[in-house]
Amino acid sequence: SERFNHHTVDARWQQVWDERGSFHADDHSPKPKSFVLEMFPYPSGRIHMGHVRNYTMGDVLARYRRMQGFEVLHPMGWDAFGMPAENAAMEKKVHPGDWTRANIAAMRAQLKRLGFALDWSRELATCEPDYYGQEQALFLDLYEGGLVYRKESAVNWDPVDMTVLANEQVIDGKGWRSGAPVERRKLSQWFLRITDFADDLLDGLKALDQWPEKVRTMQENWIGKSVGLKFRFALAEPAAGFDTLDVFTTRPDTIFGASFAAISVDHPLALALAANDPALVAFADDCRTTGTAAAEVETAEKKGYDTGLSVVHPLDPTWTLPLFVANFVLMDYGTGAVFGVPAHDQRDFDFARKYQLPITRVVAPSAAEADLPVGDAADSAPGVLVNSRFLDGMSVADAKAAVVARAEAEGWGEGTTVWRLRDWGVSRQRYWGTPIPIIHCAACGPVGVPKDQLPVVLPEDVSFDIPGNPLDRHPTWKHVPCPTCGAPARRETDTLDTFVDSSWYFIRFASAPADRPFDKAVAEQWLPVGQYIGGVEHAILHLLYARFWTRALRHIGKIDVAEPFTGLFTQGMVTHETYKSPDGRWLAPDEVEQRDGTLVTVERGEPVTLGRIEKMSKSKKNTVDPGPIVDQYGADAVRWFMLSDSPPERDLPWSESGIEGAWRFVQRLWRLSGGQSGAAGADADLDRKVHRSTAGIAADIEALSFNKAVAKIYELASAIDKAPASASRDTAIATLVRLIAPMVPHLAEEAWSLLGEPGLVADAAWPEVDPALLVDDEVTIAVQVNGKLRDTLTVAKGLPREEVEALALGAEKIARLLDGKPPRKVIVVPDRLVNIVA
Ligand code: ANZ
Ligand code: ZN
Repeated sequence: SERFNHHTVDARWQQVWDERGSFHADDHSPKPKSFVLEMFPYPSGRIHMGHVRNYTMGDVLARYRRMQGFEVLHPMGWDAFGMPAENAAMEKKVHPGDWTRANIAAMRAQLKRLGFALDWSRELATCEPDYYGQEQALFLDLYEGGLVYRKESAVNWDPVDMTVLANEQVIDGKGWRSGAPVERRKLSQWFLRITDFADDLLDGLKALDQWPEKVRTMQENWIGKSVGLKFRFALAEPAAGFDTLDVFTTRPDTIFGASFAAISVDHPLALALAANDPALVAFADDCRTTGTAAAEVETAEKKGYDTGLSVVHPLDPTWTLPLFVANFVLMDYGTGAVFGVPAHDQRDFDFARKYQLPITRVVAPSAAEADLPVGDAADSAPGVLVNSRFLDGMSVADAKAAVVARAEAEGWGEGTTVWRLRDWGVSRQRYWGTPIPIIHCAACGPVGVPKDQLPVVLPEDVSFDIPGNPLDRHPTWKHVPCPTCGAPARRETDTLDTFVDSSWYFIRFASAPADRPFDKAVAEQWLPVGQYIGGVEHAILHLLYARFWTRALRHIGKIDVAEPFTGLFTQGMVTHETYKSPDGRWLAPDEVEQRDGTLVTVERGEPVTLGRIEKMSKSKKNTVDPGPIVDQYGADAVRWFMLSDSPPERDLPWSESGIEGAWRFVQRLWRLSGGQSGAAGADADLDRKVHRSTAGIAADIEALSFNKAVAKIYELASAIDKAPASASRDTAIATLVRLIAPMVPHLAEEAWSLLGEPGLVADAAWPEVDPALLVDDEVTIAVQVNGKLRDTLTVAKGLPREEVEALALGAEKIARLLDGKPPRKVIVVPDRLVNIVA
């Protein structure tokens, strides 16, 4: 028969789905609800293969759930604020709004061509006032609810571009654009109290058993709960107005192994001492040139400055420890001060080696090994306490408890919990974001914009010709009267971190009234999102912020949902070959060709090395644009390729042969689907195969094991291909069309209508499974001769005794053994065994 022609078929069915509103999610449907969501894209300009893979997976699940009888919410929108739009404005002199909206239009058209079962009526873009105005309302609700506050905080300041830089814009301590060394400046900024929810965010992870373990661990580490002891050292002699020093430790058990104390360069005591100590100032300046990110601090060489001061050991007034200022102590963790135990902490070990401080073992494998040398690295193994006076012989856990108890009883310290998580700083000194709805009045302080004056809309007439925040230098925008007293006041010119936009978009998808952020009852019908699918790059921040935002809204009574996403799946990347020139530049495939069996550059014929297979990225020039691929092969072949071969959590290497293979299989499905014969008669084997495939594919899709579902479709297609004409075969074909509908919906729709089936396959029910056909109805029978296993037979279950006996005696191997002589006796255990006594 004819070839499957995607050029005409794809668009036709897309139009039918569109006109019928096939994928509109009905808030009032009596069916059970299912919310399937993929992380919404940033409108960078083009859909890339990673998007195609992500959205294909979600689409298969959404279509499958519909066939299972769910009312499915499967929406799409745009995470449309952010820096690239401002960069485009600077580089291409195009307004961020124009750039973004043009990108959205292009990407929407691309997505539509893939035939995703999306409810486009719920489309949203975070850069539009109807979205960000509602976000401003929520911000004000949280402000009223006490979850928003303002404080001074350090930012990265680029002194040449005169602008605040995001952490990602600071490269090796320099501004990414200007190359100038970045300064730290203090600015008043807005914060959300995520730390109020630290315990609950940590605790909630336990119940998220449909999340990848690694994501839960990453969140756990990010929240970073540490239980320990906070205690006061007395300074041996008061200095710079200080007479005590607070430290935090998670290892109070090691207190008799302490050989020094250390404070951060930013610790108030260090700052006070620096006032009269130029050498300390120089040391601190030197430390500040290495970044403050925990990872950098971890790997940097340990450096210290001896203050000449000392602290008194809390359990022995005759014992003093030298006090250093050290580069590995962070000011914003614990108390910004520590005591060092070189034998059992690697940083302290390195430090002690460098400054010749004592290294005393206080934990050993056994009490008898108190003198075991420490060796070349700190020993963090568990064991029993040694060289530790009243703690000797205790386990680490008991010794921790004993020291905490003693500190609390004697009043020099208390057991405490410290978190790595910090409150969420949401102020950004940028134009293309949600304006923070606050007005600063000299008399009244910061005042929330009254809700009837929302949205606070971004001004359109801005320029990006000079660095800095266009909102701040706009001639009129920020000058407004105070909503409370009417005096001249000033709008907040910071905008919200774009992670705020993505912290509640799924709620707005579920319910989007014009006059409120969402309707509580309607949103609660859809939420939580049962299956969320996206990249692992969002494993920490986005997911944590969304989990926090949902809890914060619950806290102020706006919604009764705790966890926004009960199921999470993080898909692998789409990868592709890379090419490199002799001087190490990345080359695009069209810059490379084969000449006389070797790879050379097209331009100069220089030898080219085949690089590694890497994630598709512009910088490595190994991207493949889905657009032309969809043109050439059709949406269904592209979708099929995205699902086959690799398990969805693994990387998927893009290849020409792979997409061609997918295209060929689509053609094969097409030929098969037209192969009904009208013949009569049943084919029990084929019936069984169909029912098993139906059950298996359903289980695979539910487990998101799309590649396994695809493998079962290959098998079923072969079985149908091979089966002789029968009524069973015709049924199998109609069933196959429904089974492939979630994956190759255009072909399935076309085949369904040619088969003369009623309605759309998109609305059809998933085929029913007859459980009787799933049970194994063949058994393997052992055939023994004189008690020795000689052969096996595969027979129908429950085959009568005489028939089994005849089959066994007739088997070639057995006949040869018997050599024509009649057996003395034959014992048959039905469905299990035949024993022949010769
Ligand atoms: C003594 C000690 C002995 C420590 C030992 C560890 C091992 P986590 O688990 O990450 O919470 N510390 C405390 N505050 C610090 C700061 N501001 N900057 C750098 N290090 C700091 O780590 C807690 C441990 O990290 C604390 O326990 C402290 O060193 C150090 F065998 O105290 B420990
Ligand atoms: Zn006022």
